[in-house]
Amino acid sequence: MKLYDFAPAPNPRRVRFFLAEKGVEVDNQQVDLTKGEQRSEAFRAINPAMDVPVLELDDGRCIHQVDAICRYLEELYPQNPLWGRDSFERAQVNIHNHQIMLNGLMAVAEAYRNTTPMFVDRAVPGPHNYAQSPELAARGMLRVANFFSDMDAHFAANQYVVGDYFSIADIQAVVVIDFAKWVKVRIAPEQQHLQRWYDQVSARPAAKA
Ligand SMILES: N[C@@H](CCC(=O)N[C@@H](CS)C(=O)NCC(=O)O)C(=O)O
Repeated sequence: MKLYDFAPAPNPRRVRFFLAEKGVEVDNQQVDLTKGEQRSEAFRAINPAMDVPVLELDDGRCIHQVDAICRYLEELYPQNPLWGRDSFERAQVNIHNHQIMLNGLMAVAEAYRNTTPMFVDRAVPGPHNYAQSPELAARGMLRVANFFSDMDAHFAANQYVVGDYFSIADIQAVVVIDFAKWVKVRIAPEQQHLQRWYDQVSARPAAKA
């Protein structure tokens, strides 16, 4: 298998982290987003959504979207389950994973893409062009701040995102916290619960993948 990747970007990191937790190695091909390689016709044939990551299977078929890739990998490598160990836990992981994506990842992306010169007229990834909006950027910053304080409150009562079980939702959340540095948001000194969880998850060897 081969992962189409861009090392600095948050979404492919989620898949690399997941693969490393599973102890699975795949080939890697960098797609330089700063050069617009994801918008080439060659890459569009691989992924019509024109974004990374994409997992190419050995028979040439491709899967895009982080969650779709990680669900596929979970079925292939069920050891060390990261999507939940029973039906209820899987539901909890799905709930939190989705909320972290909406309220965390999309909030940082909203703030970042609506202010960064590289994304003028490219405020949303994909085949269509969208203008930047200062109002959306400001709203994104507010949502990022709320995400950090909500997570701090959550970790006051939970070791991980889902109780005492490490899951893909933790991978997702730690990637969001690191992505937020791109809009100059960091864990505040008083957010001690969030900091405790962040230090714990970031210390996992797979976090460096
Ligand atoms: N929904 C996609 C989002 C992927 C995504 O937005 N990837 C970014 C990199 S973090 C990208 O490739 N952007 C391309 C662009 O900005 O044109 C997923 O979960 O895989």
